[in-house]
Amino acid sequence: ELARIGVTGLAVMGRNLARNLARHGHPVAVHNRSYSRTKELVEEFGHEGTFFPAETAEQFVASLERPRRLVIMVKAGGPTDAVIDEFAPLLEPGDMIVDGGNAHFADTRRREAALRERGIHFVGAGISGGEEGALHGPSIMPGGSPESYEALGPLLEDISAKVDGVPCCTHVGPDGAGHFVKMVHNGIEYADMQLIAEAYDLLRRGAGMEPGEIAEVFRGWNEGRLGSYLIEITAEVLAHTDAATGKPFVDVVTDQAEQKGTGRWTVQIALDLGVPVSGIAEAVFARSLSGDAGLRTAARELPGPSGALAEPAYSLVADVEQALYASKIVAYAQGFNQIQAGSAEYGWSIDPGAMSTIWRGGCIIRAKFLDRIKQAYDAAPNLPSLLVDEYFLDAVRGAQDAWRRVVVTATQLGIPAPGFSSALAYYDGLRAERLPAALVQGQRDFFGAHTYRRVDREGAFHVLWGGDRSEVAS
Ligand code: NBP
Repeated sequence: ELARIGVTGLAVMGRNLARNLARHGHPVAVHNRSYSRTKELVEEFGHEGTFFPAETAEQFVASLERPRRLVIMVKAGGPTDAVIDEFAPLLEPGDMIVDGGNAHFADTRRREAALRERGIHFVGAGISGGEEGALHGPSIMPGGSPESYEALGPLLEDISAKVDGVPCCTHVGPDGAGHFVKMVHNGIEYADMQLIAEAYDLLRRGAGMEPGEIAEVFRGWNEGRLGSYLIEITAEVLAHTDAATGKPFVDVVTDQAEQKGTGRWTVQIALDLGVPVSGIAEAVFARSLSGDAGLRTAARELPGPSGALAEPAYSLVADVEQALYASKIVAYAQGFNQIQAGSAEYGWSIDPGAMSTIWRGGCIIRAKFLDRIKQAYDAAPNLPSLLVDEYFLDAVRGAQDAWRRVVVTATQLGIPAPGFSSALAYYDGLRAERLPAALVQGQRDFFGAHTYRRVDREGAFHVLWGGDRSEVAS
C-alpha cells in the first residue's frame, strides 16, 4: 500500500495538516528534517489514520503513489528552496510539489518556472487558519497549473473548511496566484485588526469603558453585521484577566506589535502595482510606530489637545460600530482591487467572488461580511470597487455621518485612529468631483516641465513658466 499524499515539515502547521488528511481517510506519508518530529507525530496521533513515517527523503518519495503529491510545510524562504532541491531530483515528470508555507508569490513564480522545465507541477498554496485551521479545516488558496488542481483539488477541498457545504478551497489561478491572494488576505487581516484595535482604543480612552465592558460590546457586535472570527477573539482577549496580577490581560501586555512580514509585502506590491491600499499600509505603519520604543520615549512630552475637551456628548458605542463597518468596507475594497490589479498584471484571471467564497470559513478574516462581497461580485464580476456595489453603498450611506463624528472625536481627544481616518480620506477622495491633483500637475509642470492635460482639449501642454507664461502644446 502507498500513501496518497505526503507532508514534509512537521512543525505545528505540517503536523496538523497531516493529521487532517489522515482523519479524512487519506493515507499520508510524513517526513521532517529531524526525524524526532516524525516519530512523535506517529506515536501521539498514529491512531487517527494511516501514516507512513519516513526517515529519509528517498523513503518518503518511495512511499507515495504516482503521480506523487508532496506537500512542503517548512519555514518560508531558504528552507523551502533547500527542501525543493532535496526532493526534486527524486521526482518524475507529472509529480506535484505543493508549497503550503507563506512564500512570497515572486519566489513561487520562480520555483514554478524552474520545476515546470523538469515536468514537475509546483503549486504555491496559501493556507490560512493557523494551527487550529490546519487541523480542523483551513482556507486553502492553491495556485499552479489547472492539471495539478485536477489531481490535488479533491484532496485539498476534502480537508478544507466548509461553509454551507461549500469548500473553502478553489483553484485561484496559475503559478503564484495562490500565494498572491494569501498575501492580500494577510494584508486585509492586518487592516481589520488595526480597525478593531482603534475601536477598542476609542471606547477605552474616549468613552472611558473598562476592557470587560468593551468585551461585552464586541460580543454584541459579533451577533450583527460585524460578526467575524476577529471580533469574536477580540472579545475573548478583552475579557481575559491576568492570573498573576488580577489586572485585565490587555493592560499587562507590552504595546509593541510585531509582524512577520506578509503585511509589509502586501504594501510593497501594492506600491509597485499603483493600488492605494491605505488601510493595510496604515496598519503596517501603526505596528512599526508601536514597535519603535526609542522614538516613542523621546516623543513622550509632545503636547496633546489643549484645554479641557468635553467628553463626547453622545454615546460613542453606536458611532464606533458604524465607523468600524464603513472602514472595514474600505479596507476590503482596497484589498480586492489589489487582487484585480495583480490578476491583470500577471494574467491570472482571478475570480474575486471565488476568493470571498473561500475566505468565508477556515481563515483568520472569516466573516459574515464575505457573503455580501460574494454577492457583489456575483452580480458584477468586474465591479470597479466594492464601495459602488448597492449593498455596500447603502451601508456607507447609513454609516458616514457617524464615521465622520468618530474621526472628529478621535482627533479632538488626541486618540490616533489612522485606520478610520485614512479610510474616510480614501472614501472622500474617490467621491470627489475635483481633486487637488490638478494643482499637483501644475507644480510638476512648473518645476520639471512634466506637462499636463486639459479638461477641454486633447493633447499634452506646458506653460513657459520661466518666460512669458504662454501655453505651448508639447
Ligand atoms: P516553521 O515556520 O516554524 O518551520 C519549522 C519547520 O521547518 C520544521 O519542520 C523545520 O524542520 C523545517 N525546516 C527549517 Br526551519 N529549515 C529547514 C531546512 N533547511 N530543511 C528542511 N526543513 C527545514 O513551521 P510552522 O509554524 O509550522 O509553519 C510552516 C509554514 O506555514 C511556514 O511557511 C509558515 O509561514 C506557514 N504558516 C504558518 C501559520 C501558523 O499559524 N504558524 C499559518 C499559516 C501559514 P526541523 O524540525 O528539522 O527544524
